[in-house]
Amino acid sequence: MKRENFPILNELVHGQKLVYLDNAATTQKPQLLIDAIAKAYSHWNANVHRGVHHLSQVATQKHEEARQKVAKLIHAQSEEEIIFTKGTTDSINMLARSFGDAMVGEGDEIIVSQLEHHSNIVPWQMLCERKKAVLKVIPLQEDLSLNIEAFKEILNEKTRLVSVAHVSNVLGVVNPIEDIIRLAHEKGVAVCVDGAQSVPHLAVDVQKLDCDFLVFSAHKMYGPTGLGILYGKKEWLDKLPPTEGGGEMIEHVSFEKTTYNVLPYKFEAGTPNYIGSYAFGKVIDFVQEVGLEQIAEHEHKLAKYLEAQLALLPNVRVYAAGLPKAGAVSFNVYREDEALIHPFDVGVLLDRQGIAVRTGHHCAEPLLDYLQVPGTVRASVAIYNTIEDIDAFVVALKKAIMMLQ
Ligand code: C6P
Repeated sequence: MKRENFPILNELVHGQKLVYLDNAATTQKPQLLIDAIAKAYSHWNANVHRGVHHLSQVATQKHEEARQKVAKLIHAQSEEEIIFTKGTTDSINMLARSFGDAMVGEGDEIIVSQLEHHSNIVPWQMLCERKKAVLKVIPLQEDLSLNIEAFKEILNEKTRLVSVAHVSNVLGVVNPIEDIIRLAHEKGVAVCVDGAQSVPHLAVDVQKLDCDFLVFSAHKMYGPTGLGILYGKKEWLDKLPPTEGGGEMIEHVSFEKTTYNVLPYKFEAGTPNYIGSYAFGKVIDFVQEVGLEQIAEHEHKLAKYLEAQLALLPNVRVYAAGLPKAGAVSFNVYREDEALIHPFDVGVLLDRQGIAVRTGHHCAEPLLDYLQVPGTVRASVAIYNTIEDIDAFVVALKKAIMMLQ
């Protein structure tokens, strides 16, 4: 995927060439996605699964083809296991509601980790409040890796579900998700993998991982906003209840009794984002043409170079330095007297030089509390970034540091 395929990268920001390093928040969109959306609305827009007329048939077919592409992307056993949602947050909320209603009772336990995004904390917290269940937290070790020994101790016969990020959105660290899944399964406990930051950067295979659920967002993988995925093993999805009622999710409705549709439609009430799914399917084709392994290798090289360059700068502290990473690097800058320079100040001075990074708590306040800082500066890469982007970023950062000392 070349820079030229992403028109927004030609924009000037404050009169400077844009260097976009905020890909963990959302990636930029290729021309093929923009064209797919325009083509869909121009040529075959109609509601899906509802009409016998031609346009509705075409729309339905394209929406379902996209589901097959997603299934193939993550190696699901069948497209019945792919539920379209609004995004990762929606997927986790849906799971917490459905799994929680069916499987969690008073005194039961749900396990998350210290480094989760708020989307993988708050829905479980709300579930625990509803059900008088208990939220347990896998702590971090000094190097900011997950403490697996502590995890083993927290796992017990009351644990109903473990929900952990594959890749931390703040630190970029790849968590030992295979170990977590194996240990949980040894105790008969289901695992949800938050793949928001892994599916775009690594080749994720749900069958190899053997996770029970996987959630991610299309917009972090060059796809449209407002579209996400909830993957669940068929045996789970068959027994879990729907969380939203409405059109599409039903088989028959009467005032006496409603019966539900088959998978995956049981979980998809209302008109789905079929234009988004179609366009995402086109992006998946493109990503697979480039090759997920090649993407991972390219981004790994960039992130490693970025981390090495930051390590050369005095007064810059990189978090989780040396741990395996995918896509993102977080750091803070300190004055000579060791006082923290607020990450917003660094972010603003980078922005004035055309460099887009994210600063703040990255929707992971418990992690930032643990790090005892109000926020970090996070640079995150994607397929279109280059070594020159990283060099431009480092030059701009040096200037910012000089101005802030
Ligand atoms: N993280 C970031 O800048 P949504 O917003 O629903 O697409 O994704 C939520 C989410 C869940 N889990 C992880 C690990 C994530 O990184 C995110 C989104 C963005 O880090 C926006 S806050």
